[in-house]
Amino acid sequence: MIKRLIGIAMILTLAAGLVFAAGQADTASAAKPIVLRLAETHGADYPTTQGDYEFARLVEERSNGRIKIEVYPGSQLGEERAVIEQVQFGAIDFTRVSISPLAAFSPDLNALQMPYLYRNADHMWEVLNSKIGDDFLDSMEDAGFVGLSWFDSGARSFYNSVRPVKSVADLAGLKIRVQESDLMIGLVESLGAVATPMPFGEVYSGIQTGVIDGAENNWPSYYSTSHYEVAKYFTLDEHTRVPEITIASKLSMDKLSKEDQALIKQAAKDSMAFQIKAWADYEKVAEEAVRANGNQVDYLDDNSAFQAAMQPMYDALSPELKAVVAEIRAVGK
Ligand code: BDP
Repeated sequence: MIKRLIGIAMILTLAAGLVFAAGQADTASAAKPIVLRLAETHGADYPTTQGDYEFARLVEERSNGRIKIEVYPGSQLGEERAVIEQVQFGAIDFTRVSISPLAAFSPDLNALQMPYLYRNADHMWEVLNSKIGDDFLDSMEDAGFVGLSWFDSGARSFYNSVRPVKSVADLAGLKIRVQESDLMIGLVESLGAVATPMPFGEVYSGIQTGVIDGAENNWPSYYSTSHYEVAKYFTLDEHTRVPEITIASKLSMDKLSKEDQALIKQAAKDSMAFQIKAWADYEKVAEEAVRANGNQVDYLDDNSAFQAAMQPMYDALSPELKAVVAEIRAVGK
């Protein structure tokens, strides 16, 4: 009897050992997933962040779970300029940013955010989806980035807490927050206002405490940040259409196989349609909410005075960028 029990105990121990060994073999063969981080300034519900999640979902699905992209919304990894620097030296793998602050690192991008450059949204998309857009995505390697895809960001307009703006003269002397971008500083100054560069996350308190009088952004950001609560005059002058871009760190991408790099690039492109749809939906929600709040929304009778004031910005472009601007303007004509 004792012998039999010992025998059974031995068999059980052996079996447990085998199961354990099999378990170990399993973990060894299913390699640990590659985990990469993406920084996003907007909150989780914002349409652009939704686009980031879609990008991450496609990468995970197409790599059968081998590559996971963790999205960090709400500026958890820092404000845009600081994040871009970290992407440059590989501490953060991806970010989705506005091209305005990115142009400080890759100046040619300024050609894509000139005031009143595009005739309308369709024109901008035709440009971004053409060879011009692809060339720009490829142009950032020297700065340490791999351009992946474009997202929608509507048109940017001025808002402030002081007075309705219906003409260039109404902007005179207003302290307007701009992104950390030389082009945006020049744009606001060309209209006679005082440009104050400041991170996105500081704008609400800046307006509330009177450090600045206002800022400029699209309907979704005006609403999602609650800037509309402290700056109730919104003028739809639509001075710029500034594409959003998703970039990867070249250092991070270089560590991946060519196949995985291609998979990531394709997934980023394929997430665009999702974001563009989410954007259109949220733009309406934001506009309705702002109007329901009783904000004063003004239109310009025509924007020729705004355009004329900004013409020197075009004159100051390098011959190369003047040529790119001419090429952009010719698209679809
Ligand atoms: C929003 C962009 C965000 C910018 C922000 C800003 O989506 O990426 O950084 O404007 O003004 O529209 O800083």
